[in-house]
Amino acid sequence: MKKTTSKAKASVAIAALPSTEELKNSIIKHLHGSLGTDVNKASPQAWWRATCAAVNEYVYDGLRNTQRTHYQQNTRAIHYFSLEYLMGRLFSNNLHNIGIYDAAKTALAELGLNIADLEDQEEDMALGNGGLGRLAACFIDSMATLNYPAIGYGIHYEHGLFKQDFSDGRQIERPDSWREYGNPWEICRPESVQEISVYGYVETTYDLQGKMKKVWHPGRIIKGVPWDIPVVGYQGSSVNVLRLWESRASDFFNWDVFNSGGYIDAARQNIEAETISKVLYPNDETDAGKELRLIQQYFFCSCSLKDIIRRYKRANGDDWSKFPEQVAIQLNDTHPAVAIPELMRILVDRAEMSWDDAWNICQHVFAYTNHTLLPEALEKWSVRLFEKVLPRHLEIIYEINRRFLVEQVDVLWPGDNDKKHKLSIIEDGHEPMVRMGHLSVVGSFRVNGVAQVHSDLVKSDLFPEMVALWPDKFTNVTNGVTPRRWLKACNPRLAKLLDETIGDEWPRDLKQLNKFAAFADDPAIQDAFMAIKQQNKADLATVVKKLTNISIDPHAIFDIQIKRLHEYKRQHLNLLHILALYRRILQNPDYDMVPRVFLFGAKAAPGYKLAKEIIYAINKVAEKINNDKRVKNRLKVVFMPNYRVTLAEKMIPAADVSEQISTAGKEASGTGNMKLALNGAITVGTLDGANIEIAEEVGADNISIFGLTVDEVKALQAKGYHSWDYYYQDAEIKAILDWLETDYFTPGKPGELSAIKRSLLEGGDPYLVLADFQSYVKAQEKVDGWYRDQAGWAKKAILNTALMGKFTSDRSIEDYVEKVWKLDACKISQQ
Ligand code: GPQ
Repeated sequence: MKKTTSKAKASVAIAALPSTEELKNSIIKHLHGSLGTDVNKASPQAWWRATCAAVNEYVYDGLRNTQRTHYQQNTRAIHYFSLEYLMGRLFSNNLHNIGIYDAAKTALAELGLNIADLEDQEEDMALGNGGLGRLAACFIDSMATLNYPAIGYGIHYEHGLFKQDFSDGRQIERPDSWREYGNPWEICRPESVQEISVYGYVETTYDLQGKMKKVWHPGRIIKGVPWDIPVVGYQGSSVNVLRLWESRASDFFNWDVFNSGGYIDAARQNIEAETISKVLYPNDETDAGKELRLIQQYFFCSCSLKDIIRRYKRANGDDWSKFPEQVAIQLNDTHPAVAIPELMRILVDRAEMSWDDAWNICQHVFAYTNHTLLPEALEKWSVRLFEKVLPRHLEIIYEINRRFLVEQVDVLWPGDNDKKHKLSIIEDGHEPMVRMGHLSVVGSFRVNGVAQVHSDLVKSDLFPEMVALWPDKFTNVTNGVTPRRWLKACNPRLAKLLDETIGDEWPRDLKQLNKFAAFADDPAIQDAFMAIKQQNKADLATVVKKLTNISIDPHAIFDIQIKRLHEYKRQHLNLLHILALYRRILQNPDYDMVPRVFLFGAKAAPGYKLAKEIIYAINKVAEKINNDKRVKNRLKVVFMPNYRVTLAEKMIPAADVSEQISTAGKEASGTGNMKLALNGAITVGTLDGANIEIAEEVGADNISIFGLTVDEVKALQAKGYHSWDYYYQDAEIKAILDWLETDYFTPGKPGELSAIKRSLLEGGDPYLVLADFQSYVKAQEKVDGWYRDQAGWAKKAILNTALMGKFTSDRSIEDYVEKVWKLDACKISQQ
């Protein structure tokens, strides 16, 4: 299929944009007509809702035009399957993308309202854990912006990621109820409800010709209710949909139980059905192995496939031959991999297609993105659990596996049982397991990693034999972020400076930022850039004061590490460096360093003990340092509570230094690294994930790289890594680790912070924190030196912004289109 580029002339789905006056009238109209309240008594909530309703008039206009055009043109579409979408707030994003932010701001001001106060009325839509979920959100923004017919499918969780509080420095989790009072951006679509089955047993029957047929008698039927969230492309190009499924008890099933007198039973089953979409699993990169999680995965995949097939049949009838031409499904990690056997079941059992024809369709429909190499995150389900929940699917997986081993593995490696063991979708052992990664590779026509180094490792370390079987199946698509949210909307001052210097095309063509590099030595632009950073830092200081009551000096270096808490991301390496600085200051009262504020934002999975200990340790160390007069404000440490998209939008524009310090080979890509560099922060980072590509783009002078490389990590581990050696041979490391064991940071309670030391010594330091420590300290000293030359720093920061054009999610999507989806952009016509 031919690829058309949508860059030249944007199509516009939204016919006419309102003037300020029209917006004002519309807001009042909705305040009266939709909210039933009045200007003189409306709460900020009511004003916000009325404004959303006014905005939705334009959103829905674009939505109708987009859907009609796609229908009329019977376009091929990409269906993005993801268990997570970390959307954040939609208010200012929608206003920006429609192109009416300024008009709305003025309209609201004329009504006596501050747009920022209204923005604060919205709860974050936190239906994701971290990078994987936020990537999905950036991708649907880009697909709409680039006019690709696309739909995101996922789960309408009642409770998103937990809210984080600290109690005496320890993380407390509280439920997130983002739509307790309804959400103005979503539309319920009862006309598109689906029913899905789970549990039960499989009966083998034979028809009159003696042909075997498998019949699944489900144990339970569950209803999936779709909620649509319109996704507005930049400048209203297309308005696509994010369709999220909410689980309910099936009416049919309830009625049955009710008639047999089981009223209470019916109520109980209702609750069980509703449990499926009740809550997002808060584990990032770990496999919980829980029954409910498998049901969540199946629930949304089955609902989504049925939805896709309904739409396909409406256009193409019962002729399945065009299905792979019309439908591409991208699996966001293995979480939706059960869609593969589900489509097989629908085709073989329901549509009565031959296995070969059905498999041929599957292998032309699915593509799989791998997001991690961490063994604990590679999903496996016990065969026992699979059999209980999805008995027919287990049979289908066995058959997929049997044919794969016979027709592929045994052909390339005849009689090689080791290869069969390694490649089997079913892992042998005491408790046999279904390997979802293997299933995804076997069932997909393309497999990609999310940064070049990661894609290389997927091939060399994770699936080398699969590469031997299908060399062309594997590819790379480096991640990206949407510059609309992560620069234009979150950093309006810098956006304005860019508009004034290089024009306003950059939000849809980020390579335009290159032109900004020509200003890197221009003193006036340097001053303007640094003044903006200063204002952003002052704004953040106000937020910090409000949230933590800690005062920070906007003239210090703002050094920021924001991401999920995980040992491989090494927040504790950052902590050890802070302790080293603190110790140097105590030992030498005149220790010369540029004042620095270390800011953290991170949630730990509720069951991840060491991650929670690291949060506690950072908070305790912060308390001590922030109140120690001897420090003379050279050091401040702040752990921001409840880190989320909305807080990221405030922290990223204010960052001077971006901490990207994972053990090489562990961070598949990272996307926070891109957001921070795009906003002019200088990266202190390892050669891991997309850091490598960022370094290539911004140049060695504008990034502070340290630590072992992927190859060096492998070599060290092969040789045998002994963290104790670093402890005994490096006096600074020894002093810091010993310090953590005293009661210095936890008066009267020695040993409270010793978990970190234990994991680094007795625990063997699995992420090589001590091995990278001194190199990290030097990288930080380099940054300190750079900052002393303000013009030099301004130049580096400007070049970071200017040279980050590659990392727009628009480029990622164009890469997917070219390498995987083979999709045409669709110009939306208005009516
Ligand atoms: N990632 Cl497998 C997650 O956020 N959650 C997960 O469960 C898995 C991966 C991240 C990964 O750690 C980052 O390096 C990537 O940048 C991100 O996915 C998006 O690809």
